[in-house]
Amino acid sequence: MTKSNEVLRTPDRGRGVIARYREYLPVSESTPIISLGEGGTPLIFSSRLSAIVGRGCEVYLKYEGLNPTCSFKDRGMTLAVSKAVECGTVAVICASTGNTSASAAAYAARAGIRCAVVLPAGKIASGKLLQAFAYGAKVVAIDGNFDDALLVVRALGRRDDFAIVNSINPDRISGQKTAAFEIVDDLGDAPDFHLLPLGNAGNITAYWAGYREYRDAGNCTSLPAMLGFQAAGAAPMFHGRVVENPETIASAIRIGNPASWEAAQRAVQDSRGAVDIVTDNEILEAQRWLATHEGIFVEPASAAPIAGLFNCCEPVRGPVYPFTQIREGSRIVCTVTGHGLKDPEVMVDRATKLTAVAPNEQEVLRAIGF
Ligand code: AN7
Repeated sequence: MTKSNEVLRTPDRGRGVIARYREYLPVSESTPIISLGEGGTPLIFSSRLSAIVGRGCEVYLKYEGLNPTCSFKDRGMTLAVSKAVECGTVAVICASTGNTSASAAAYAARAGIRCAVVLPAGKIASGKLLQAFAYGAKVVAIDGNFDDALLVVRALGRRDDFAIVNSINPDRISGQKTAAFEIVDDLGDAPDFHLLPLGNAGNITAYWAGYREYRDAGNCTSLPAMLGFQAAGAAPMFHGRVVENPETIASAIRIGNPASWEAAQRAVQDSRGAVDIVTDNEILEAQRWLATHEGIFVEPASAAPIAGLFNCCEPVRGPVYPFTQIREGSRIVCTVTGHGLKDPEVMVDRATKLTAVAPNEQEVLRAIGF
């Protein structure tokens, strides 16, 4: 290890992203700020991932599971709900694979407005569904997938009753770009590579916008290559065509027709990045690796960029991205987007294999088995 496992985090955690970055966001004196103290998440240096990549490269993890509802969605939701309230909206609506609905429900509760969420039946991780109920949202399950849910929500959004808070709402993208600002503020410049999961493709669009805006403002000198990772069974951008029946264990990114497809494609092209795929097995292995080697438990979708990083370093598989050509000493940031506790089902098999032993030293020592 060349460097201690440092945790970078700017001191004003808890202020919320609008208070911290308001000069870059579409707010005015008359905008009510609906915040739960989102953002300011740690950027964690991983000596082990850095060693795996080698050649003096540094790998950092942007730990977005530490936001108020435990995913990156809160950064965009604070702005989308604040602007909705400013416009006099009394109800917000979204389609979701889970995290957007949890976040919308929380911020709507905070604002004192109503929230309806439209979800693919049976496909939402239990922690996320529980959040939507806990925050008092009206939950509607549809007999269809996320893409079908978003079509319904787009139609309902044309009525006056609802403001849509999916990432087709530009305020969501604006709020989410603050993650790129934080990374630059913590590192002192932009990283060389930025890896993240790709679902509805809003986040990669937001990060790219954030990096460019920060560079234009003179806060960084370079821009990263943006690398997005889709699950092999839900990879419309990788294949260049809509996937009718997307399937993956990473339910957050089980999306066959991303709303921000074109903007994300531009981000990838303009940054000289790439879109790659990772299999469900690779995702689960990366999830387990990150929890057991770094103490960072993320949901399956969030492990996709870690799985992608492993593949990029593994010449035998022939990665889409030629990581073997990266410059020595490159800085690589992976966003891990959501907390592992949101999706306990994927861990339950191992956790329930527990059998009780007698409450004495010998028995417990034997059970530990070291
Ligand atoms: C943990 O909640 O689309 O590419 O409806 O929850 O910006 O969509 C969630 C997406 C990555 C993909 N990681 O981000 C939703 C939803 C996690 C996520 C993504 C999602 P985008």
